[in-house]
Amino acid sequence: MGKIKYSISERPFPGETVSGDSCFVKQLESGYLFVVLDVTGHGTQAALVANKLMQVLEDFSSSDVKAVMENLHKNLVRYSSAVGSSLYVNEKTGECTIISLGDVTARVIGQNNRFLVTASGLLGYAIPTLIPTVLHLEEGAILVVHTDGIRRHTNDNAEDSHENNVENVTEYLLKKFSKDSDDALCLAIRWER
Ligand SMILES: [Mn+2]
Repeated sequence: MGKIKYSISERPFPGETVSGDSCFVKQLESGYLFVVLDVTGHGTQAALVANKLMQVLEDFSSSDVKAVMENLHKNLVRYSSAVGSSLYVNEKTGECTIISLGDVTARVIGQNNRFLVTASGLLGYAIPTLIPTVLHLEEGAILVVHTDGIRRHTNDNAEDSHENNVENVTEYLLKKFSKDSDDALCLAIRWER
């Protein structure tokens, strides 16, 4: 039986106390569902929508990330909009299924660094045919998903260092790359055999 470790670091738009960025986590039968969302705007209004979406996810959690995204879209139409990533990690095998939509970054840091595909679209407004990416989280690799409140960048030494655990990575990325002009949230996941 494998093990999943994860960490979430976040902070609101500087000067505000609530955020439109949010991360949902739920353990399902054979793994974890993670959903990172960035609701359009910031502050109280965006936070209200984000809270509602957490409830939508609570009511409909599934390892089928396509269905999860479509359900979020349906609940946002004529109400608000958001971008984000839904991913499911199988605890036994380390297989990860992920869909990212809009301005959000999903990447793997490890021996085999890579950015994952992000489709164009906006939940609640227009979404494309959603095609999940399936990858295997190799041991030691860290899957990072962050909102656009954190600058997209290439690795530096601190990230490459295998001394980094998932907690260190999210705190580090938030501190070093967050923008002064947006909410910011970072999720990191590691799978171990
Ligand atoms: Mn944002």
